[in-house]
Amino acid sequence: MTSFAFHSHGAFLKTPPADAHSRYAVAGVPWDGAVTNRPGARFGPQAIRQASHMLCDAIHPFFDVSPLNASLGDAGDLPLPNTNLERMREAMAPLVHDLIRAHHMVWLGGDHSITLPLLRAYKAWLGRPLAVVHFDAHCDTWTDHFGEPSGHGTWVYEAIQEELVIPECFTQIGIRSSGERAAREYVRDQGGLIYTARDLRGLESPQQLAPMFGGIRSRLAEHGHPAVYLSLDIDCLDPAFAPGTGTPEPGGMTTNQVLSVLEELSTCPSSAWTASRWPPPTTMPS
Ligand SMILES: [Mn+2]
Repeated sequence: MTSFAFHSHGAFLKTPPADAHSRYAVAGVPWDGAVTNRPGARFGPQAIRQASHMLCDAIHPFFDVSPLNASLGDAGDLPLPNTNLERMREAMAPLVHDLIRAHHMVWLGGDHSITLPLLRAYKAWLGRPLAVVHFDAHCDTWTDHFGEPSGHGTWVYEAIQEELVIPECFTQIGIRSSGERAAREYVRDQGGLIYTARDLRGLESPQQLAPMFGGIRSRLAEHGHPAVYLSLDIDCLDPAFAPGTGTPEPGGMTTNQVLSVLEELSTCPSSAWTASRWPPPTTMPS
């Protein structure tokens, strides 16, 4: 498979390549073939790795630990074709199969169409559906992608239809885009939780957000603490904080809000954490 120019050249936090001893690993999925507006998320893994080099020893100022002391490796960018969604997903499957059995993974996107094949792989491996915490401006519950069966805005609908996830343990945070009620409320209609950006206005501290954490925690407990898949679309943030994303929506979350949620969820009892990101391009399109 060709190594494209947009593939990463540095490692996340300058860690060594992932090997059999790496408990944790990051891998890039530099695909943006399903975006509906600004392309550029293919540069996401490269941009995240480059930005990570500024973190030096990466000791977290709150948790006082560093991923560099936690057996972290970088598995590079997945070598994928870049013109056909189905062929890309077919090529992803065996690579993801091997990586999730070898490491606790963090996936660097890439547009959100990469999440469906990741959830399929985790469900197949775990043998049971997952819980999901989904940060996004968009509900991603549309039943088609502008006439095509799948895209970056359909994965939540598809994951619930395919029973890859437990609907009651599916939580959406930061939702605010326009859309018909059936799509906006789909997750709640299936039994899940939605905390819109409007619901969260002015709530920034862990204390203020406690009712939301309580809601998520009780759902996980009621379902026997399933593995939790964390998916963070960078457009959950207000464009004031992340202007370069593909489909910016005003009225979004603050950086402090997202940090509060991530810090609090890190203490959630669960059997696995994974993350998928859909980062902005490194520069604003003009
Ligand atoms: Mn989005």
